[in-house]
Amino acid sequence: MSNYHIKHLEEYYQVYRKSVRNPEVFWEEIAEEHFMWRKKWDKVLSWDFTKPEVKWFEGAKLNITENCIDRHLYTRGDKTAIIFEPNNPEEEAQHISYRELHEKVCRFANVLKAKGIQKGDRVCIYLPMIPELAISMLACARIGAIHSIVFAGFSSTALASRINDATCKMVITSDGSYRGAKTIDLQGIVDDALEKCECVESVLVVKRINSEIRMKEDRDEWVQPLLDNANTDCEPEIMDAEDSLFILYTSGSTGKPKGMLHTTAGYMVYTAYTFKNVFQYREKDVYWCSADIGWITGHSYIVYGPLCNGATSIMFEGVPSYPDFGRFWDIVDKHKVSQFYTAPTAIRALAKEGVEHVAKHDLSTLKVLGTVGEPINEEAWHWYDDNVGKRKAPIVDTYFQTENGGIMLTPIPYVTPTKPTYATLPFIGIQPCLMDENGVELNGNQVEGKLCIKFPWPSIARTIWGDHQRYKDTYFSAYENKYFTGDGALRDEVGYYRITGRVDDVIIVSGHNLGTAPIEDAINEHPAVAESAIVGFPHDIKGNALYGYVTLKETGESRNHDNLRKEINQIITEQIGPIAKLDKVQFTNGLPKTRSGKIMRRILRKIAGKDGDNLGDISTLLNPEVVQDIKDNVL
Ligand code: 6R9
Repeated sequence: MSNYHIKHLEEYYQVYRKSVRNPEVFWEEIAEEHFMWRKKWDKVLSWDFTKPEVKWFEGAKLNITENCIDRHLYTRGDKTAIIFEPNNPEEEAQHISYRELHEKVCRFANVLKAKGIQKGDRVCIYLPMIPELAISMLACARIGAIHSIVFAGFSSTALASRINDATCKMVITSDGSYRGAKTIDLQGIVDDALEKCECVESVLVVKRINSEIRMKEDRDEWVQPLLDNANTDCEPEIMDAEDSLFILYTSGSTGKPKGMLHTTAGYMVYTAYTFKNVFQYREKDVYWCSADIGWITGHSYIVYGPLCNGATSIMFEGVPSYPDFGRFWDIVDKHKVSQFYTAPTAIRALAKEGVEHVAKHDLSTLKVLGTVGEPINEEAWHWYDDNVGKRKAPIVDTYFQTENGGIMLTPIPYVTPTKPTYATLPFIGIQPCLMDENGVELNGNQVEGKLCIKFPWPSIARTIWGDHQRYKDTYFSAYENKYFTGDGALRDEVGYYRITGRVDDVIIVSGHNLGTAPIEDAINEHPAVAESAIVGFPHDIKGNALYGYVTLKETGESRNHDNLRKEINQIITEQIGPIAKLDKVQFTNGLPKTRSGKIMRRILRKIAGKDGDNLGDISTLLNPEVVQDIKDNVL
């Protein structure tokens, strides 16, 4: 018997040791007993971090949608797979059973095929949180097409660059989306993006807001009539374990976004196994993750992980503040949610609004609370524990990355004693380590360093789409034979991990990863701007917010700074999206640089964080004189 469901701490340690001492035996048992294979593997694992190359369950044949849907039809056909909770609480929620999901996915898969999509083709999905988002991604997986979901808050420029990078043949979008009291014209954004994308042959449009939209003949088509006429069954494409499942973009500290490529079998096994344990999911539970499917958390823990376990998973279309700040708790109450998983930024925003919004609702069904996406501060942790979980529902602070596919560090609820702000222990099979400045591994406890992973786990991304060298350079070159996360962490006296934050130029704003380089590139496109530097500074709700230092070109004429600030944020919104807007823009006479011409972001970070008296030795800078001026004018 494999240890699929861990129930107490001793068992955790015992299973953890087994998973580390003999990973192949361990994962083989899990894979064998809990999934549906068309053919078993020839080899459990082969790996080489110097190339880097990782293969799990090589030679196995399967389709992930058979695991997520078909195999439940006999035992859970009428069980709800997805509860769709619309933006507007007056609109009725939809309950989609496993049987209905099967039919919907098959119909959609047949439509994709009829439109000429084949195994290996890339399909871009740019949809709001409506059932068609989950259905179309599963439809891609059903026929072996690679989905590339782009979060529907990204701008047309950001969308276009992702479509082109993956040379997508098709885009799936909707006539628009609801976000609180607002509507957003998604199809219009796609239309603009596609002016720059020659690879796209067809666009399928889901009707959601009934807006008048322009359909481009021979390219755009309403999907519903096609679905109505499609066959309700679709044989799954039989995939190799290492065939590509999806691409998901994440920001890098430099250059364009990285298309992380995930493959089939390892991703499935790891997301399913983590889901079961991290949320202690039981058959009758209703599970809700409030992330957007456009991020890895949504891929792994709204769709693939839960469905693989035959769970009931809620998809929420709206925002936490609409129609009021009690909406999350209203949903928990209404659907009797057992596990609730959200981001620290949402907790902080709701905590600010006061407990009366929480107190109105019955939250007694909650058994497990989760957080993900950024470090959670002590205050927010306690607010969540006291007011939402009433100190009865353990909080799992789950650490992972798009690149990881599934949760890496986390308590197991009712198993691992929690500690505020700590992601606590590695999940089964994960071998973390901390490295010092000299690249030496730190042994023992009470140490702080850079977080790496020493051994492959099943759902590690296999490459960056189209750029394997960059994959190697970014993750496997800093430390020999180790995967480097880009995060700092400390290990306390009992061996618990706490993530201290990014150690590169990625800034996590409201749980979204933003690279400084693309934002600076956008700002520098403004004709008045000579150069710019972006840093993060602490923000009560967002965790970090963006602070821009901008040097203007010398023209002799005076400029209105407020207008410039607006124009700069306008460019950022167009190029990346509103999530990357700057909270503060300081105009400077110059930026501090090293003698080799590199901007010293460390100094700028300290000044923006109101720690400007603590800069250390700046005399080796190329231009130390600019620092005083920047300090004097800090916003
Ligand atoms: C899942 C997700 C990854 C980055 C990661 C880290 C930060 C995520 C965290 C956390 C502290 C946690 N992060 N979870 N930091 N505690 N529990 O968010 O993936 O969007 O790729 O972001 O998010 O800095 O490196 P992704």
